[in-house]
Amino acid sequence: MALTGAGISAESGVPTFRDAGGLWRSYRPEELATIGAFERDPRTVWEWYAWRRGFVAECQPNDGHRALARFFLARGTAGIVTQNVDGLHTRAALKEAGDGPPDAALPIEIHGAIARDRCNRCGLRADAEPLGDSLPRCAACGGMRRPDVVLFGEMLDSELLARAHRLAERADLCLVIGTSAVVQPAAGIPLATLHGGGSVIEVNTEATELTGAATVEVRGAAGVVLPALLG
Ligand code: BV8
Ligand code: ZN
Repeated sequence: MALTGAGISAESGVPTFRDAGGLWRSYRPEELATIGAFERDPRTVWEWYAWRRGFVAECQPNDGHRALARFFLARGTAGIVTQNVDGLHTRAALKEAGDGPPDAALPIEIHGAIARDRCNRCGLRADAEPLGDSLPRCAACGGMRRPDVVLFGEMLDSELLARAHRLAERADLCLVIGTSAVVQPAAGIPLATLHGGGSVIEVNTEATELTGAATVEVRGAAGVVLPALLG
């Protein structure tokens, strides 16, 4: 299996989480991507997500996303778990699958997807629409719509997290790519592979919280390392 973070999308031009806010006024992501900020100031959080949606829509999957997609398509069984909400793994899966089924390369998106909205009251999901003068409302119940991502301070979807942990516990290898391994509970997923007797290979341009526990650390950019490692 593979667990990916913002670093796999860096070469696509998507700012890693730590500098996402740096490009947008003077806010820090940790201040904006929180349920507290959304409840306090939904318009500012919505404007940040609308900006990020537009930014990400212009980005393309890079060689790292595509090598990972080819690897899982060749294996025929799904194994990508991502913290990213940018949708680039899904776009890589569709590109690499051609007219074949993309399923084996589709990711478990444990933090949700920025291109979708969700109703804060009834949970109804809908495709994103351009942000207008008034904040988006749910067509079914009139509740407040928000981006379909897990904000800091919110629980992850327990079913998705359980699927990710089942993959990790059974995996011989967890390839951990482009994550600083500080965000919980995602950062615990590779440890489940180690506890299950499997190995962890970390692909990152820097050392991280996980490096000490990794079986092998490959120091380099995902877009360069993954095609070399996975073919
Ligand atoms: C929860 C969706 C429990 C949004 C995201 C204090 C207050 C509040 C909460 C907490 C707190 N202390 C701890 C917590 C828990 C918190 C947490 O873990 N905080 C951290 C910061 C300490 N976790 C949560 O809040 C989670 N929920 O715990 O709920 C709970 C219990 C009871 C009741 C209620 C709740 C929710 C976590 C999910 C948050 N949402 N994303 C959005 O994206 O807009 S997480 C967000 O951070 C992104 O998903 C992103 O992926 C992630 C950041 O992590 P990384 O992916 O690792 O990205 P980062 O930039 O950090 O690192 C990039 C790495 O890539 C670097 O290592 C870099 O070296 C490397 N790199 C760069 N370029 C390359 C590269 N590598 C390879 N190639 C390259 N080219
Ligand atoms: Zn609703």
